[in-house]
Amino acid sequence: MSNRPKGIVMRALKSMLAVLWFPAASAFAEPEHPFLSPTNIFAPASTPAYSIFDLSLFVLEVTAAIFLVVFSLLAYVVVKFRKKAVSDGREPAQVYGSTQLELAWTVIPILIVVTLFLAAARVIASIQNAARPSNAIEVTVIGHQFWWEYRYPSLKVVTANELHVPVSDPAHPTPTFLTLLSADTDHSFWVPRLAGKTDLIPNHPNSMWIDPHETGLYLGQCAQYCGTQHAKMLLRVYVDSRDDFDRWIQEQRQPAHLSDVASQGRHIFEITACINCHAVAGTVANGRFGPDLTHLMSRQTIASGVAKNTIGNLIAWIYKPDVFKPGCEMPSMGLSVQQSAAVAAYLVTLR
Ligand code: HEC
Ligand SMILES: [Cu+2]
Repeated sequence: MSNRPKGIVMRALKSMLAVLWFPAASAFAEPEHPFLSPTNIFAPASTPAYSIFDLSLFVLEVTAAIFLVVFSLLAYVVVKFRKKAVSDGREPAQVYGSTQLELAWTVIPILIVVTLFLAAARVIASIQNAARPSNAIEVTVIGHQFWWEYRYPSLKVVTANELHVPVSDPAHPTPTFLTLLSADTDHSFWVPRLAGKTDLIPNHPNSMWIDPHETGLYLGQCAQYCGTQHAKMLLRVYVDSRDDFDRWIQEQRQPAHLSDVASQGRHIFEITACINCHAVAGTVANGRFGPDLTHLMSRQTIASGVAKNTIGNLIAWIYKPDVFKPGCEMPSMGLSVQQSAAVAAYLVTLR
């Protein structure tokens, strides 16, 4: 019984730490620093994230100053006016009402609140009103239960779950502007090191932009509860050098590289409802309900970052998607393990 409060404190501390460290999102990250979360809000790498970081430091400073003043006064009063060992029997002076004091504790907090409001309004405006240079990359992000669709309308690329953008040199910015849409319910796009959180609302396009200053993999997570597998709707943003990005775009624009190696698996895929939900450019598969599979093997993970993209995981996924994501929108198609393996053998040729 005596250690119960300690348990509660430990739990509170742990849940506070979890805010800085999403274990799910970091599952496949190789962080440069083992103790730093890849979703660390204090490690900005793109202009909007820097602005938000500066603002949060400013708010922390102001609130820390308030804390110090209030706490010091409190400590002073507690010590100074504590009950004396030897009382002289008199009551301390009783004070009723003080216009000066009341004015002070009304006006000072109002000034603080106005300052914080103006600081936040300035950052919001500077991010929202940023000019869109003509060389900006345009991506339409569509949130689905429980995965991400990425379309590059002017580059004619459609992909899923792993967003590629070019690095943006602050001297010659090449930002990426995202238009956020939803196919079903509310989702939220949040990659803390790149920008603030922005919701994807059905029938209400939102927008945001990022200009990552360093290449690498940036992680995040759908940040608006959207259904049973919301927690497994992870975000992966690959920031490539300009050359790598251009090469990636070129490869993604190609139709599927088809070969006869896995013709049996391809046949099963094409006579099963897979093709009503998935597209493989250049074949009969033109479904749009699920992720585009044309270049499936160019992705490191499947099912929005939940599992590594290996043939073993593909077989397990096709056989029974619920193994990875119980309640997800892809049904088990009732294929045998052998049939699932044949289909997976076809999918791994989709490079
Ligand atoms: C009713 C529509 C539907 C059918 C039918 C369907 N899928 Fe899916 N599939 C989905 C959805 C939705 C997802 C995304 C699930 C998620 O991540 O939450 C998905 C994900 C996948 C993925 C992972 C793709 C990625 O990049 O993450 C593969 C591979 C896949 N399906 C293969 C198949 C195969 C093979 C079949 C046929 C045996 C099939 N699917 C049948 C809807 C469907
Ligand atoms: Cu979501």
